[in-house]
Amino acid sequence: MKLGIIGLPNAGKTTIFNALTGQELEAAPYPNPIGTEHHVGVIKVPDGRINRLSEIFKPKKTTYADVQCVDITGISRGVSGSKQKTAVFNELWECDAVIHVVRAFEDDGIVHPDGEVDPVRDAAALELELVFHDLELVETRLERIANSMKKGIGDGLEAERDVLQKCLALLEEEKPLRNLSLSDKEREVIGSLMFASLKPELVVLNVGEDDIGSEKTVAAVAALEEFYAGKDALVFSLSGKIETELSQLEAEDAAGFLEDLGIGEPAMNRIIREAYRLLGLISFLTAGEDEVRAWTIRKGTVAVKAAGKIHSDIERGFIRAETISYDDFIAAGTMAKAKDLGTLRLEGKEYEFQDGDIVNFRFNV
Ligand SMILES: Nc1nc2c(ncn2[C@@H]2O[C@H](COP(=O)(O)OP(=O)(O)OP(=O)(O)O)[C@@H](O)[C@H]2O)c(=O)[nH]1
Ligand SMILES: [Mg+2]
Repeated sequence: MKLGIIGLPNAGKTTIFNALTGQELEAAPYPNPIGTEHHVGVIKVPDGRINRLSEIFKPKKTTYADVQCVDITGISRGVSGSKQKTAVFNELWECDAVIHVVRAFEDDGIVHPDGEVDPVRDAAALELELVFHDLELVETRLERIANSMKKGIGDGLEAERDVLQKCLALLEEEKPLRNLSLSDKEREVIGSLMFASLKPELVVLNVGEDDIGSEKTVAAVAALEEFYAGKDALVFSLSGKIETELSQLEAEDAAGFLEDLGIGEPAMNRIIREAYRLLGLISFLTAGEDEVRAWTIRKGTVAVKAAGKIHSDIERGFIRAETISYDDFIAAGTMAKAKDLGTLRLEGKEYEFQDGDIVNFRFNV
C-alpha cells in the first residue's frame, strides 16, 4: 500500500511525513515551490499483536507490515496545467489513498498562502484543484470517445462513455469523484484514467499543540466532516509537531509523554488503522522462533493466495493453513493448548483469512 500526503503549501505535510516515517526532513517555514519535494518513506504499521507475539515467541526477527508514504509538494491554487502540477498528479496516481493535511495551527511566523487560517476554505480549495484536474481528464476522454464513435471505431466504448458522463455531472457540481457510487465493473472501465479525486482520503487537521481536543478543534473537525459528508473520506485532528516529537522518542518515554498529554496512543496509529479500513486491508500473522511477522492482504483474500504473499512455492504447494485467531491464541497461551481446545483449525485453499489470524502454512513442493 502507498499513501500520498497532499495539501496546500505550509500545511504541515513534511512535518506529518516525518512523524509517520520517523525521518527528520527539514520542515521549512516557507512554502517549497511546487514540484520540488517528493520524499519517499516507509511506515512501520503499529500492531500491538505483533509486540505481544514477539514477547511470547522471542523470535530472532520481528517484522511489522509496512506502508509506503510519499510527501508530495504543496498543491497551490490555480497552477492547473503546469509541468510541476503534472508531476504532482502523476505521483498521486501511484498512491492507493491520500492523506490530505489541512492547517489549523496558528503561527504568525509561518506564512499562510491566503493570509489567514481557515480549514474548510483550505480543504475546499485543494479539493477543487483535484476536481479541475479530473474534469479536464473526463472532457478530453469524452471528446476522444465521441470522435471514435463518429468515425465508426468506437465499438465497445459505450460503457466507458456512460460512466464518464456520470463523472462529468458530479465534477461539474465541483464535487470529488469519491462521492460517486460505482460498481466494481464501472470502476474497472475507467481504471486507466488518472483520476485524483477518486482516491479515498484521510483528512488530517493539523492543530496547534494547545488545541488537541479543544472546543475549537472539535468545531473545526465537525465543519470538515460536514464538508466531506459522503463516501471514502475520514476526518481526524492531530498535532503534527507533537506527533513528530513522539515518533522520535523511545517507546518508554513516548508512553510517559502520551500520558502527560492525556492522549491514549499516537494519532499516527489511528491514521494507519483507518487507512487500512478505508482500503479494505487486513493483516494475517505468522509467528515462530525465527520470525514474528504481519502480512497485509485485501479482505476476502483466500488462503492459497495469501500464501503467495510469503512465497510462490507455498502457494503452489499449498496443502492446508493451520489457523487460529489472535485472541484464541492468547487465551490458550500455547499452540499445543490451542490444539487441545480445538481453536487451532486446519483451513483449506478457499478459506478467507480474518484480520489477526495467526497462520502456519503446510505445503509441499
Ligand atoms: N506552530 C506550529 N508550526 C507547525 C506545526 N506544524 C508544522 N509547523 C511548521 O510549519 C512550517 C511548514 O511545515 P511543513 O511541514 O514544512 O509544511 P509543508 O506542508 O510540508 O510545506 P510545503 O512542503 O512547503 O508545502 C514548518 O516551519 C513547521 O515547523 C504546528 O502544529 N504548529
Ligand atoms: Mg513539505
